[in-house]
Amino acid sequence: MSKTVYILNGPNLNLLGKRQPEIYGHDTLEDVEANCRKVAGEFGLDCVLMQSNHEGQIIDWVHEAREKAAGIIINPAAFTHTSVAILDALNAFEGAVIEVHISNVHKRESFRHHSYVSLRADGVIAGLGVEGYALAMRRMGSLLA
Ligand code: DHK
Repeated sequence: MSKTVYILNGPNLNLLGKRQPEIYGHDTLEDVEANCRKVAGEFGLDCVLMQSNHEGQIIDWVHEAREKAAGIIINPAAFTHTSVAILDALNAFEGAVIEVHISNVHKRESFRHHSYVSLRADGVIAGLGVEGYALAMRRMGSLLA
């Protein structure tokens, strides 16, 4: 059975492609999913992309991943900078974790420079646009081989 990677997305990313395209680009989450699925296929992986504007829902998906996924690619969006609860959930997940930010958070406001999730992530990608997700999936391919 092929290994599954969860691709979890936090608040406002449902508007990807429409929201501040000068920062986040014109691609949608559907485009992200299609690109990730292509890369996952190259490595014999399966993937499921999910998005929620609610912190508890993201935590529930991380808990679900304990049983159903070998890796998590996560863009927690604004929760990156605020959520000890998502960090705690990820600390209870034993697989690989890669944190993705579409924008270069370090070039932006100082409140975006700190990430709770980075304390758990095995790797962090920032500022590579939506391509960051596909690159994270490629890395998952190596980590989960
Ligand atoms: C997305 C968001 O919505 C912001 O709150 C983060 C992140 C950055 C991104 O670059 O993907 O600060």
